Amino acid sequence: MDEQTDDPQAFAQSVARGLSSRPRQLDCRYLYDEIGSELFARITEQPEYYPTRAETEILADHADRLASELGAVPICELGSGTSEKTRLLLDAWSRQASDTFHYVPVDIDPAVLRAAASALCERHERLHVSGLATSYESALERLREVTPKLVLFLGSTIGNFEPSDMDTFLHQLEAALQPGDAVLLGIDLVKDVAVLEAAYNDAAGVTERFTINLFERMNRELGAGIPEKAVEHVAFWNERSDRIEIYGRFREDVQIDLPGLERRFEIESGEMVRVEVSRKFRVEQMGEALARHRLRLDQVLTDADGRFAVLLLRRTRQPEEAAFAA
Ligand code: AVJ
Repeated sequence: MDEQTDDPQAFAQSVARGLSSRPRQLDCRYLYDEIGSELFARITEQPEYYPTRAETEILADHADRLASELGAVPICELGSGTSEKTRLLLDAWSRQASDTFHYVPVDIDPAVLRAAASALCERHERLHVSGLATSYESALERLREVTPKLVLFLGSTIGNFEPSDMDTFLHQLEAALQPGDAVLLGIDLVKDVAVLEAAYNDAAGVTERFTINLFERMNRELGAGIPEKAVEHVAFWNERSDRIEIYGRFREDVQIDLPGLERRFEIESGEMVRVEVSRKFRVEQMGEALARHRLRLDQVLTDADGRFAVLLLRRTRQPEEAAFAA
């Protein structure tokens, strides 16, 4: 397994890199320790955070039809988390499957993975679950030979990537798929700014705690020594990049220590450290990006309010080989 997020040395190094870069930023994968995963699950229940409900509505409406069109092929899910929404698909798969069926959840948090796997096995006797606590990249590499299959990448997690990282990801996805393999890709859509900003500034303050937990995790695991209440959550829409940006803003001058690396960072009052970006998409533009990676947009499924889309993609055949070329 690589890119383990529970290795303190790797976490310290990632923090040092991020605090040294300008703008300062932290790797959003580290938001999901046990406390962070729990907080994220609570974010999805907040009234302002519509993406999870919209995507759940879409999956509920289409699960049985997808099961009959795709067959009960093995499902691999990147960033599976609690696998809550996936239950809708697995329920449909179990109605479709005549024999055993397979689910491979991939998540950065091994605790969340274990909990989800055991709940699912209890629910479905014929379901085989093999969780992978590893990076998307190595999971995709390992699943290359499994075909036919369905890869899930839900929740608009693809919106976490910078454009160049999204390209790298699509390249890895394409490489892991055989012609005919399918993907369900959940994307949150560009919409009214007030709706978007409210989703990342819920009134109950759960998203705020989610952001601040990353700095508290630095204290817990790295001994960073950031004073309590020194950081506040800031999230806003960046019009030019079509994305929500989330920062921790320092209310006072603070020293962040990384004793394991013998490093210290001086942060000034008012400085912002970016913890996450959440890009929103337009279907047509996404279709073009996918086509460059031999991923054909077969179906666009949306919720009744048109807030969110689940795209059904198929890996197209290799372009004909130049068989007669020298
Ligand atoms: C899990 C990345 C899809 O971007 O909406 C929610 C994460 N962060 N609120 C998102 C998140 C703050 C979420 N994703």
